[in-house]
Amino acid sequence: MKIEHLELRWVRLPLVTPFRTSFGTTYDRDTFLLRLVTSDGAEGWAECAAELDPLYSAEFLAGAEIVLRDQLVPRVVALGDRLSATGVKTALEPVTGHPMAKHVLETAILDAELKTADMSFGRYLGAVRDRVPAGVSVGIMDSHAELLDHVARYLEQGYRRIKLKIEPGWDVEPVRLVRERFGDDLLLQVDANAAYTLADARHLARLDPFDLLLIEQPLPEDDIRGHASLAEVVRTPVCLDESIASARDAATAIALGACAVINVKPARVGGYLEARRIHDVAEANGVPVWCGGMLETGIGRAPNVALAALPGFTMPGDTSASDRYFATDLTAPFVLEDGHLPVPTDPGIGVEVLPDVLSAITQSTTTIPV
Ligand code: SMG
Ligand code: MG
Repeated sequence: MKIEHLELRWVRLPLVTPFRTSFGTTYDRDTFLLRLVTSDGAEGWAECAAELDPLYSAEFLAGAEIVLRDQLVPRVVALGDRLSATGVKTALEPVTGHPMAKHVLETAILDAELKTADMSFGRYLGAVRDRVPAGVSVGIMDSHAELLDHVARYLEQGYRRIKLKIEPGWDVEPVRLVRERFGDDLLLQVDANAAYTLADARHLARLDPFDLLLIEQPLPEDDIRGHASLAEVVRTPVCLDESIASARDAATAIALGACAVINVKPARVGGYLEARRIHDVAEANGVPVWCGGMLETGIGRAPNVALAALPGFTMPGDTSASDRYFATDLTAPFVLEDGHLPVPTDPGIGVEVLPDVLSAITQSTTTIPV
């Protein structure tokens, strides 16, 4: 298999409601899609998970475009006919970092390859379920009343688990109110996106009485030791997101006692093959994992839902329905059925872009020479 055509399409989709985290507020989902065509005549699609600004992690969209065009694409094109998704990681190894740029390229290649093989992502990755429970990530709000309204609405829609974004000044009180209002049976967790330091350990221990499933990434991404120390002070299980960039990182963090749960985001770790390795390492260590999200359109959501159907994904993920973020999705919408999303079964990512929506939201298209 060889790449015969490769294009990058910048798109912008307005969010139905702004999404605020400890590092900023997102109003629109800006991203780019990769579309490639192979010598077998298959089309591969993938969505870049980076954002406009390097706030969640060091990567950002404009940087990802440059590193794809000048560094990553030439390396996979140099493989010629020997190109296959399993060889992409090794070919890109000389380039340090840039996991989200690597992820979008590997995913588009894997999509095309699986379409040629007539196999779905779920089957290829080892999915053991045909539907996955859906969780929802709830942003920081202007008021407690607004937060309670949002949570109530999501629960009415059927979401199986609520994740509250937290930051200093928006943590113990919102958690207390949500717990009191919706009861002890609600599956509830929080995500700080690295907004605290180890000096906040005793403050974070005030979350203990609320029986949270986990606290996600309380400390900076490079503070593995801090997370291990924090885990000795707080009873809430510590979950890592930003800190885990590879299966090796997962093994290290587990061995050091820095995490009891892992949020697996394929984009953050350079692709679905590395994501599956993290799943395997975690499962071998008895550490549960769940699938994170980066406000993906249907193009990015579909393979995430497939990954979330692997056996070690025992906790509901941030795999929400399309209407959590978008009035109109780029693919046929993912719709909650009894609080679950169906795992796509068609070949490759198993969803197709809707051409009319795509042209309406496209900002620009560039062909990358191959
Ligand atoms: O796709 O539902 C989603 C987003 C879930 O909270 C979410 N993602 O740190 O886990 C996380 C954040 C990162 C993106 S914030 C703009
Ligand atoms: Mg997170």
